[in-house]
Amino acid sequence: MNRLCTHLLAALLIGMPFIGAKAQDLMSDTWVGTDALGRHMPTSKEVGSLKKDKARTVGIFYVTWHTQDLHNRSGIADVSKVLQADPEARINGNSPAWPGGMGSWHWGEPEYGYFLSRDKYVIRHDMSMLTDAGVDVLIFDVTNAVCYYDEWDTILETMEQMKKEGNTVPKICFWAYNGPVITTIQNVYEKYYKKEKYRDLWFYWGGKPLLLCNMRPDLDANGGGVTNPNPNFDADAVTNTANPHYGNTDYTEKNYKFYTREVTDFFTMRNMWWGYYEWGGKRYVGTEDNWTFGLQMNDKSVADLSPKQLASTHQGRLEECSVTPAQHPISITGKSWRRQTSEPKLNQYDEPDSAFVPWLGKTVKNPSGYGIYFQDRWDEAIQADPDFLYLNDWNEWTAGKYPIGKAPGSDADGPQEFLGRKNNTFFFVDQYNAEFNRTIEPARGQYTDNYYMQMAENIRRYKGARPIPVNHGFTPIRFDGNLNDWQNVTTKYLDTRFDTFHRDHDGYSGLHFVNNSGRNDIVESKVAFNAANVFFYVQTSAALSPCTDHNWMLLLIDADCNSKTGWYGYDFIVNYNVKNSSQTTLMRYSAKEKQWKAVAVISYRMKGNEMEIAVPRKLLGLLGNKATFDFKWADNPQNLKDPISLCTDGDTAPNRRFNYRCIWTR
Ligand SMILES: [Ca+2]
Ligand SMILES: [Ca+2]
Ligand SMILES: [Ca+2]
Repeated sequence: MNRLCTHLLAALLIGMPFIGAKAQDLMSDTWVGTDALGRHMPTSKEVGSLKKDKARTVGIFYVTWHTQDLHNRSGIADVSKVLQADPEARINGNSPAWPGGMGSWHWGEPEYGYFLSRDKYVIRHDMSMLTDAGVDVLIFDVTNAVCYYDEWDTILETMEQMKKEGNTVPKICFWAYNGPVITTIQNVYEKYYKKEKYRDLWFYWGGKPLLLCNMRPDLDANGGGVTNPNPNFDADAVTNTANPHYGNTDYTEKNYKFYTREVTDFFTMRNMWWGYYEWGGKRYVGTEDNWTFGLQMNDKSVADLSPKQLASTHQGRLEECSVTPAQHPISITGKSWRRQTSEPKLNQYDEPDSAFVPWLGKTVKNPSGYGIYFQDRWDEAIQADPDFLYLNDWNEWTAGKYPIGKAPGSDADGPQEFLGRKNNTFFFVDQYNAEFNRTIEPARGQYTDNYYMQMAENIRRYKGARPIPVNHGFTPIRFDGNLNDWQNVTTKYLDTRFDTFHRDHDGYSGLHFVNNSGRNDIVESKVAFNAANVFFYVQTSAALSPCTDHNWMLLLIDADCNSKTGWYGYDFIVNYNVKNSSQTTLMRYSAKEKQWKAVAVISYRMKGNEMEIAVPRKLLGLLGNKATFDFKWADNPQNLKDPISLCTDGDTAPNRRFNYRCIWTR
């Protein structure tokens, strides 16, 4: 059944937190932030400085199977919506609440909506989110021998374009496993690597591009035994001594027995499969060169292993661990599962009503968003501290619904029950609902970006972080509209370039997504102090739009670095009420009245693609010889409903819920 457990993993440039010679380093490991559950991004003070004793690499499984043809499918197939409409549908696969029969289903709705893989808006946001979080490499899925060349080309071209624009993007590699894996890999090798296509995006491991594959190609999740036709077979090379390929098995075998010599010479190869205690009759998890994309923790033999014993080794060195938000519905191991308590009792929506959250130290209702299983795996993986952490997955979202009793897509015997129920008429293998899925990419509604933020927080614990830059002294800023004096301020707070890209692309089932909210592309900010004022500087990639525009160039300030005071932490806002071309309003959030209240009219100057604002220090409560506060810029959010409003429209600097932290000493 694990035919469907298809996953690709990618790894990143060894030891290089930032890649590409011209790509700018946003210093996102110095950004601060608080997620919806109140968890803070740990800074270098808490996790230590960037660890330099060895390279630490994070890869994530990046699915590309949301293909363009899915636009033509009828009806949205979303399990969470089905179960909300009719809880009885969790048992009866023929309930009218299921708009289709079997086939592929979303477990829930993505923040982007039901997107397709070639949507460049989605690709760009994915790449900047993953880079911000510290992910180094994407692993593209070829585990079922399906090559998504159209999707890969769009994604890889978009990544190259982002690099040209000065952005950092992850690297990529491929993971093949089931079916004719030797032929599949040969095809991918010849299409991309042999032609040196997208070469600057290849992920290297051990000095060569990394390839994740099946090192026992005669055995796969379907039992194996498939033939691997050789696309380069040359009958003449078998007998003709004058043939340049005479005697070369890369050409003389009609069907491959193993990977070709050019493939084995070209790549660093690692076996990659689910972390079973045994696979194919041999010990698997925690053994030499056998990487995992998740762990079979509900198997006591696996659960009894120590964190280090769960890591695969290479020449005896701890090389790889996998970290996932959950396992599978078929193993009843969801997001709230723990070794000590296993899966909590499920309610009529097949979600736990409550569970104890160790990192919070209390029991909560609707625990699926709290990352219980995820944090346990993170803690163990960080304790093992391997060279490579593999996350599964970013954006799988969909999984097959199958009739009970049959193996997926075949007449072979399959599971007789689902989630412990013998009367279920169907089952899901990989993803099912909010509790049973492994998606890290933000969801719409549900638990939004909890898993993204938890990933970013834990990558920092794994890698360490650079110290937050410090500003020193008074800076003679002449507030005269000539912005040249800002060149003397060297501490820069940077944002992704051209993340104002507009969306215009088909989605699943007849949907079409348009988002033209990208307007002013914020690229750089600075802060300066004198005795009376804090000066803010901001630069955009093109001339600023008129100050009369909706939600124009908002400056949000968390003056006490406390996410519990103000509007989601922000105590002040500037530009929410712009007076004219040189005067704007400083407003303070009134928790009592739940609205922004004017504090003072203050001055700003703009010229071309630059702007400066002077805010009296005493109004912010930032007098004295040192000050620390958090801030961010946001242009054209549709509304200020919640922090997700800062993630889905316009541009924010820094991205999403992150803030810059300004530290200043006299
Ligand atoms: Ca930007
Ligand atoms: Ca605050
Ligand atoms: Ca941005």
